Amino acid sequence: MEAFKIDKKQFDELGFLVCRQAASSSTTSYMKTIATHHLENRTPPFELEADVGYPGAPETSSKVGGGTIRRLLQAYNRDPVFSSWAHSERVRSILGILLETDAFMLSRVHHNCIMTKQPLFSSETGWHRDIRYWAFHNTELISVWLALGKEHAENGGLKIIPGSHKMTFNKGSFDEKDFFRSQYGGNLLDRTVEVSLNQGDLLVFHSRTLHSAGWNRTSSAKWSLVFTYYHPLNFPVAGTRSASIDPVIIG
Ligand SMILES: O=C(O)CCC(=O)C(=O)O
Repeated sequence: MEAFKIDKKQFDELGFLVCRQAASSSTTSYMKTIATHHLENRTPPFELEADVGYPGAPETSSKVGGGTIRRLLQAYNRDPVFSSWAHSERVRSILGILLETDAFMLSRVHHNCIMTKQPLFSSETGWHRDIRYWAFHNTELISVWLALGKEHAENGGLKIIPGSHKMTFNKGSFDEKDFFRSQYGGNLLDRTVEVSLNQGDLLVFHSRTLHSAGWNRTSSAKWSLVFTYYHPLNFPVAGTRSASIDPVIIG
């Protein structure tokens, strides 16, 4: 694997960065094989389209598409290929620079999953910040999103607003589910960047970066492995869901 330069200044400015070809095709193909197997066997724990509660998602698993798996949860424990990636030199070198530490924490509660959008059914994800459901002493959490195949606007790839992690919005700018009410954003959405990824590319983004994604309009499944990391001196708030499972120490 080639080394690449991580531009912390750019990450701090934009709230995300893309690292091309961060994982080998043999690793990502094997991950996809395992994920497909777990999806076909409905290996728990998983989250269904009916569970996400997003606008347009089916309300129950008996409604059309409701029983479709959207996230294979607890990816870290599903197979050593996922935990090895979580601890890999590649990930450690990127986060070492961005979090400015040699050791950090991986949340087992948040993300820690294989996100998928299946061709037969998938719903859209509105504009949001991942921190909406997380409770930490500070918001410096970073998600590392590894594309296991191609991702683009057609199959529900992510869209991002650069610099939005530094913006402050009124409480009223978010709805009761903490989705951004885009009508309050003025022309903010004009800044949208559609992130196109190839297999093995990484999207690294801040927990306050506004992002959204469409549904999968192609005939193939989309697969991504996502882990979220934070500094060891940041802590989940006691008694919250964020503190409900001990993190993995990386380093
Ligand atoms: O893949 C998607 O639709 C978006 C996923 C996402 O943004 C999330 O789970 O926070």
